[in-house]
Amino acid sequence: MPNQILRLFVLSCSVVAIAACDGQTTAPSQRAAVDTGAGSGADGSGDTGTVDTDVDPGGCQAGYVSIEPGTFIMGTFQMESVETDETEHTVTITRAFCMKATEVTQGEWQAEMGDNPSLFQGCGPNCPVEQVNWDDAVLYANALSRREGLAECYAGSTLSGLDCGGYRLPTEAEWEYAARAGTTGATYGPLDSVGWYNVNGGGSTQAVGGKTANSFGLYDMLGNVWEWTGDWYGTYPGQVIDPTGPTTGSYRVVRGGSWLTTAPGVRAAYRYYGFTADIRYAALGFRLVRTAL
Ligand SMILES: [Ca+2]
Repeated sequence: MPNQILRLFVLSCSVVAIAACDGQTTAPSQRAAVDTGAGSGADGSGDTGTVDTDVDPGGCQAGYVSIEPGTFIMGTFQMESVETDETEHTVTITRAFCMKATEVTQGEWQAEMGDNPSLFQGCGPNCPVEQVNWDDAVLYANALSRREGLAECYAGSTLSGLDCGGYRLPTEAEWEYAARAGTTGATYGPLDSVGWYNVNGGGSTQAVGGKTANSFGLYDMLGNVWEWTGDWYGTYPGQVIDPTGPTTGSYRVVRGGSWLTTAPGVRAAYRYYGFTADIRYAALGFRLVRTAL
């Protein structure tokens, strides 16, 4: 990725001049494979436009979809991208998990945390919460777990492990596995149909669930707001099972691109690592997962 310069841009973006930021470089198309039919939309309909809030048949709570274990090819062939950190490698996810169908919204954040840090508050409560840093996101995850009587997965910034029964950020591998939903190309559908990015985003966030979901029933995995993952940024390992990233690092990986991102950065494989855990940015939010126990 375009590192130092973009990183400086991002730092300034979190305060002002957002429209000048968030450009990426790259080019289109290719691979990754899933060996499972895995999760589905809450009613299996592959719904578009509105978010289904029924209880998922896989046992996940309302607003979440169940995603089954499986093996996939993470990363890309270099022909898809000029990025050098998307090395394709086989990843096995052994735990089923529930993933929120949409980004966490401003309304959901407000209800749980009592404030709304978002820049685009005028967008409304159904728009993604943004300007939440990584530490904020895990505090939210713990708060939600506490309220629902589940185990809190974080002690400070330390995750207790993937067997934690409460809410947590997805690992980078879980995020890409879920975003791909068995697809192998740069995006899980025509970009204009599945995501808000710099061409169609209108210069701000948009209400969640407004674009076509992937086949797992997940909305806005590409575009709208970048999404925090739990992992520190690092070079991909070889074939691996349930990866959780390096044990330490400088930057948390964010995924999916945003309303401000150019198309090359709005791909299932694209890794952005310009954000330290304390960055708040109007194009950066998150969604949560919970290991299905
Ligand atoms: Ca997103």
